[in-house]
Amino acid sequence: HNHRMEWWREARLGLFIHWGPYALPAGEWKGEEIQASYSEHIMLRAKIPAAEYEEMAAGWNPSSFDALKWVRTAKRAGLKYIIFTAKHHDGFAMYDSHVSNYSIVQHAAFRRDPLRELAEACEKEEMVLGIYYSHAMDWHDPDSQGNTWDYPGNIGAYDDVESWVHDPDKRSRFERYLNHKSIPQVRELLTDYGKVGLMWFDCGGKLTREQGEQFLDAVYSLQPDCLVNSRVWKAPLGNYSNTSDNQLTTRNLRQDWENIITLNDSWGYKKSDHNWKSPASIIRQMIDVVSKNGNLVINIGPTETGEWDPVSESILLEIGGWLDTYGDS
Ligand code: JFZ
Repeated sequence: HNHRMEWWREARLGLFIHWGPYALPAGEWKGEEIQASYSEHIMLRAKIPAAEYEEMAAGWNPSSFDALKWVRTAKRAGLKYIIFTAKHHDGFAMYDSHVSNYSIVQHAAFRRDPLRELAEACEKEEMVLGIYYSHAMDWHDPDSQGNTWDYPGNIGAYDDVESWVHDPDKRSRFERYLNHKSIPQVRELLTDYGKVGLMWFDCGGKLTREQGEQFLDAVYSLQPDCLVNSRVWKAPLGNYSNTSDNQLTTRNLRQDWENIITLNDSWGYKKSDHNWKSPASIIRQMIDVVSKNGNLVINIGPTETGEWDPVSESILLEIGGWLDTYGDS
């Protein structure tokens, strides 16, 4: 099945987009800066009750969102595939889900489907579309893993497989979430949005191997050429593995692997985080990764209005300028 890796090996560079209702608080809750680097984890870190998070999301209307502009900017930055957060750990669908109405189309003021608009823009611009889906964790679903304050008896965000797999109640509830929300949403993502190049799963270490395999089956049965990262469970499942930052030299150069990096210290947009990496340091990391047979995926966290903040955009475009001069395509 190796032909399916061809576009990915050729691509070398991708863009991660972390965008969801967490862009509204952008790292601050009730006037307080939340002490956690990842702004997309604010629901967990600030222990925001599901009802309050819902209320916040309901008013969201990012009317400046422009999918074509996003995709064209990604191209100017020299990036060849996009990975968009269709549902992060907060459980909120950034697309028109028919499995759950907790989505940007049904639940928020916006009413538009950003994933559909992005899929259309990618098709038009010949950009490969990848989809991030938090399959193991869902802080909004009482049967899933994560939010333990609204749902006593739930499985904690930091718990591993051993903490729930032998507990019949937790096990059956988690399976209900997998079978009634998570897998059906993955199926609709691979049915309703045209060709998907890559499904990017996260925190698969919370699943049993059999559960990880159910997600692989769901993907491959609908789109046999779609790639899956190893966080669907853990290696050797999936088509390639991910490293955390700075894990470059431990890789076997004959393997397919991907390094993902943030521009500051958060994936989601965070107002107070100005700890930007320099374009030069990102270019050095890119050279390091690519010379070791890896792909580099660079993240952007768009703001609540749907725009890219100017600093992030200029870093990306500076990288694109370097690639225009020294890159091979
Ligand atoms: C996860 C998410 O929790 C996070 O919000 C973001 O989406 C990121 C891309 O993925 O965070 C992780 C998970 C695993 C590692 C690093 C960040 N890791 O294995 O190094």
